[in-house]
Amino acid sequence: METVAGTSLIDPFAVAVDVDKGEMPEATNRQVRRASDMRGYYVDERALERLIEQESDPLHYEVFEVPVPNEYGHLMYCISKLQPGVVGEECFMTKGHYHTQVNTGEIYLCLRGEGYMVMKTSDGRFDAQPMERGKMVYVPPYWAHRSVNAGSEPLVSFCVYNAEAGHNYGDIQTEGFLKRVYRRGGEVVIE
Ligand code: PAN
Ligand code: ZN
Repeated sequence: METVAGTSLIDPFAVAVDVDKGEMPEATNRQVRRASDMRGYYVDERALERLIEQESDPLHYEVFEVPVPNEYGHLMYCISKLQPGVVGEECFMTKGHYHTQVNTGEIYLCLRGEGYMVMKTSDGRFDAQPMERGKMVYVPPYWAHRSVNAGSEPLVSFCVYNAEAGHNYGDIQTEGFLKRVYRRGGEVVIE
């Protein structure tokens, strides 16, 4: 058969997802972010340093993947698992990114936990969509995105996006997401 240049033909496959644990046991890529990887991301830098010291640099979030070719037409997918907690008053969150190919979107299906998908465009639009088990959040092209855990158990999502999308962490780190998610006296506040 003929294939299209730039899109590899591979064999179909299936991968187990432990929906309750929020893990992909056969993952060949497991990206781990610890509290120390989050320096520069939270408002209360001293609270982050205390967390790193007092809890021996705890696990912050993990991404489980069985990669496919980074090519047009393929779909990358992963499990994203974000631990619960606060840094000062700010809820644990992922770094967040634009896609390098900025005109590519993403689907997040929340499997466990509670939180928000916080999103922003480079021209200053802001949005935050609640996440809970069974909620699908559509991240349109052009929107930087970060998940935030506002609950007391891990926030787990299954994500699907264009395999050639790539991740641009630098721009949104410079810009900031405009708003942050805090837990204050039992209330979740986005400001
Ligand atoms: C997700 C994220 C994952 C970790 O798979 O990569 O939740 O967040 P950061 O990449 O911001 O550290 C995704 O959006 N992929 O495109
Ligand atoms: Zn993404």
